[in-house]
Amino acid sequence: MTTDLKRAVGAALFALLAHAGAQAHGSTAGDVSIGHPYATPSLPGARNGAAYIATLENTGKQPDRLLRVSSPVAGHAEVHTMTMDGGVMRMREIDAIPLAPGESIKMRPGQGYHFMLMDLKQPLKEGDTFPMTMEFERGGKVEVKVVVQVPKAKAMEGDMAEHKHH
Ligand SMILES: [Cu+2]
Repeated sequence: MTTDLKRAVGAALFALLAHAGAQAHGSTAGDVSIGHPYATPSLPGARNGAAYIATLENTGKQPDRLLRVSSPVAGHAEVHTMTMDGGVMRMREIDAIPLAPGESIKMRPGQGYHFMLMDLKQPLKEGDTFPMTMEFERGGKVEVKVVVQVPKAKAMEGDMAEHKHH
């Protein structure tokens, strides 16, 4: 198989896994396509949760930036990134997620960008959905539907148990 084909098959397989038990869903904000917003179930008693966009893609010719997110299920929400710091995974809040023209970002537990839902007002239970508003510099505001699901793909495992904060 060509590299492109392998990548396409891999992406299709991931989409299948990510969508198992949930309807395929997504939204757009300007030229940004927001594919399958999801959150992992919160741990019992946990104050914070995490949400992700399976595929966030800028299909336009202008750069855009995701500036902030908010949701009624959380007191406030932050955009975080994870980086390796001397062999230790650390997360920190960032101002924005930049999206170059044509850029596609996959958000997965345990790596890179994620949204922290701070001070949860309710536990996030598998199968539930909740609204989340995303605000882009160019694309403006859009409300997306977030599906709470146990990650199925291997690459999505092992997040929340070690999701320690600062
Ligand atoms: Cu975080």
